[in-house]
Amino acid sequence: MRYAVLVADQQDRPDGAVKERVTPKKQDPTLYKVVLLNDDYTTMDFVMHVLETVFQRSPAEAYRVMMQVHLNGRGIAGVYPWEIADTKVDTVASMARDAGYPLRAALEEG
Ligand code: TYC
Repeated sequence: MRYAVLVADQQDRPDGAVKERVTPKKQDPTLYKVVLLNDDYTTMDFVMHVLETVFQRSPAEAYRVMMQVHLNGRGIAGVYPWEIADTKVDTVASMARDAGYPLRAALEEG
C-alpha cells in the first residue's frame, strides 16, 4: 500500500520560538489501468452503464470499450492513480454483485 505522508520540520529560532512547517509529500505519479474482463453473462447494457457512470465515458466511448472487451476478452476502462483505480475496481465489483452479474475489473500497472 502507498501513503501520502505529512512531514513536519521544526526550526529553532534565536528568539526561542519554534517555527513548524508542514509539507505535503508529492502524490505518487504512477498510473494504473482499470481493465474490464469479458464474461458470457453480463449484459452489454450493464457494461455500458458501468462505463458511463463509474468511468465517465460518453455513450459512444462506452459502446466502443464494451465491444473491445466483448471481442478481445479485455479492455481499458480508464487510467488513474492507485487509490482511485483501486476504488473503481471495488465499485465495479459491488455494482455487479448487486445486479447479479459476474462482471469483473482488474488493476494493471503502467
Ligand atoms: N460478453 C457479454 C455478452 O455477450 C458482454 C460483455 C462485455 C460482458 C464486456 C462483460 O466486460 C464485459 N453479453
